[in-house]
Amino acid sequence: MPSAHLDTFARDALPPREWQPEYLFDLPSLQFPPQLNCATALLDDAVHVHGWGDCVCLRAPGVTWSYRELLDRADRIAHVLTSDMGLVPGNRVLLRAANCPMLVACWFGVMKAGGIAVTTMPMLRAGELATIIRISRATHALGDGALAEELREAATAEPTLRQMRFFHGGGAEALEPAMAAHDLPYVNVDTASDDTCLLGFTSGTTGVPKATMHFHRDVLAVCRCWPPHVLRPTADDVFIGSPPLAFTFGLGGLVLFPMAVGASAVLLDKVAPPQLYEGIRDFGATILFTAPTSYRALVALGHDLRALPLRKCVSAGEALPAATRTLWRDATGIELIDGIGATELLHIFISADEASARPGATGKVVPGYRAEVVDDEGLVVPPGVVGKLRVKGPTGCRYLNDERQRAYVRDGWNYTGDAYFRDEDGYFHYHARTDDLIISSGYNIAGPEVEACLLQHDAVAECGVYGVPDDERGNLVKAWVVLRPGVPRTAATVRALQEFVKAHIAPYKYPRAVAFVAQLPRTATGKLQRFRLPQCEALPLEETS
Ligand code: 3UK
Repeated sequence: MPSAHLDTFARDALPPREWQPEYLFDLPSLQFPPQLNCATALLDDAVHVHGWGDCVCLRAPGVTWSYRELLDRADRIAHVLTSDMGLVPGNRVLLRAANCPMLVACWFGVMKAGGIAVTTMPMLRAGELATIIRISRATHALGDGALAEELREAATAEPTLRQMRFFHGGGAEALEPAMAAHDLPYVNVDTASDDTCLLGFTSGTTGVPKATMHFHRDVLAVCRCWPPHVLRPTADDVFIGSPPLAFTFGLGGLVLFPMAVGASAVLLDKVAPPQLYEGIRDFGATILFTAPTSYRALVALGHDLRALPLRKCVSAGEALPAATRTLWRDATGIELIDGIGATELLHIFISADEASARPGATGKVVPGYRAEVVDDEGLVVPPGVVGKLRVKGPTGCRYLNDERQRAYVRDGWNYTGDAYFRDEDGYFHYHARTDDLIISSGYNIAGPEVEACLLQHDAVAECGVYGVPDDERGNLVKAWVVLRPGVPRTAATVRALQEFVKAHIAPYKYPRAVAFVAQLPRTATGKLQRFRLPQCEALPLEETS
């Protein structure tokens, strides 16, 4: 397949073929031609082949763009990148903004020009941006003027980044005036289907971040596996959600999947539960993508969620506790669609739709993928036995220039780092991250299982469970709990929570230590960072009168 990349950095940084996973393209919809540009399929074809030009594509407060308007902007940006900023196919373009329509236009501009998008979390600071620029050797950047300072600072440390333009106020480097100077359609670069088009940085909890490499065909492959088989959206759907577009959960749920069916997406720059609720209400959203904690928090706001046109709600990023599934169903009448995905695999590979959801289980393997639970020797374990989850499908892990490739991919399988068990009916049940297992007095205890139990108690708003070193037991199960408003922080509450756990799951799993905290440590993508729990400052117990 002739690569269109004149800058061969990405191709040269790919792991050797024998270190990559095996790819499966069994589904008829996964037969890709040798040359393929994902922007042509998702954007140009939407207007010129499917006739969706006048349909609403993207919305944000005060903004409504049709598919034609998004295409027009993306074409102009591709011209600016190529003609004004000197981009050649294969160059990496750092993108930086809160979720908004212009960020999507920039992303498609990069795809069209044959560049490689490196979308970054808006909250990253100069030091972290410099690391990303260094690893990806980003040569260009497009971003929101409001976030320009940190990027300019990072660029002084990393001179490979030569060209920057900013939208929504960019001063001397403003993007919009440059776009206004180009009004011819852009002829998309004829990329190979296996030319890299995006680098997704892992939301890694520790260590140097890893960049995962994804091809043009991967972007289309994820649109053809989980959405048509599990989500089943229609052109009338209005997608909304909290994950940043830098997180592939957000890119798929808020850009790729709506556009693959001619639907529209609402992009919000602020997505804390109150703003997310207002967005759902004001834009009449029908499909919601967010994380388990956000579903819990939305219920706690106490608004009338049943009165909304919302019809499908997707939870991913962390295990969905059964208690949260029940809370959401009771508040809305909607059964959550859980799905496990990973940056390495681009999107969701195990999931269940609202009709076949099973509380406590993530779901079944998504068509297009295969999944197994194996022991340390790589042998499949019987149903009900916890082991390591491994998957393969059309997408898979390729770390850019990183030794850790050998740990994630073994014997052609992607090992996600999760402990799971499979039941007799083929449902996969999450147990823990393999590195989050607590070994106490010789027992293997999964923090998430204890958390799921505590969350069923009325006093608990949020909680995290982790092991702390203990002379006698090796590790002690400890819970950090954010109490619901009005619940007293007393020794009696501690005892009540401990008794509750003992009464509901095997008593040896109960938290022997409990601390009350104001909030839990989370990553930029909303995941609980269990290893940071021991550093949380405990709130003092209240005196009982
Ligand atoms: C955990 C889950 C239980 C699991 C992601 C959907 O989360 C995403 O990607 P990341 O690279 O993290 C991957 C890891 O997160 N996880 C995610 N979803 C679930 N655990 N139940 C779930 N439903 O440990 C996994 O290995 O940040 C999720 C789509 C795209 C994504 N990138």
